Amino acid sequence: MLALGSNLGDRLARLRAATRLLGAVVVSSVYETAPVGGPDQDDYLNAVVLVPAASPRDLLAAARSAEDAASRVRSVRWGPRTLDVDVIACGDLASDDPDILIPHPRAHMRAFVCVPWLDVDPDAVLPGHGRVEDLLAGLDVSGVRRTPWSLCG
Ligand code: PH2
Ligand code: MG
Ligand code: MG
Repeated sequence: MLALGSNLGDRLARLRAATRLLGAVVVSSVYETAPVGGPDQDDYLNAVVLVPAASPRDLLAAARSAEDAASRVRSVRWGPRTLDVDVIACGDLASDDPDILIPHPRAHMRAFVCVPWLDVDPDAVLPGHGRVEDLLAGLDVSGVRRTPWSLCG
């Protein structure tokens, strides 16, 4: 599962372009979310997508090329970005390869990942942390607002 985020420029267009480029087969709703961490910055659009079965390495490569296509500049950690594509989970695989930590080490704390994840899989399980529905019960979801926009546009 891949999580998409954007808070620079035409956010929705960025997420839609990434969805096409990644060949996503299942997409969540689009959420407008208050920024978590990092410097003062604008609100994000966040969503998650499922792509056809792929290895973690293939997912990471696809994520990086989608970010590059969005002219992503890597400067400030957790700073504003045209497009962020994070590999959150890959079935029940786990990887402690520093290049590609799976599941994503902060996914269980991020309502902007867990809320859209339930859209595409109400029974989702984050390996090592349990059911996403249960994780969400302990998270503040007040900064995560569903929008009427669709990723397929
Ligand atoms: N991504 C971050 C840091 N903070 N906040 C929101 N709301 N959405 C994000 O996608 C996000 C963030 C680092 O990747
Ligand atoms: Mg991220
Ligand atoms: Mg990232």
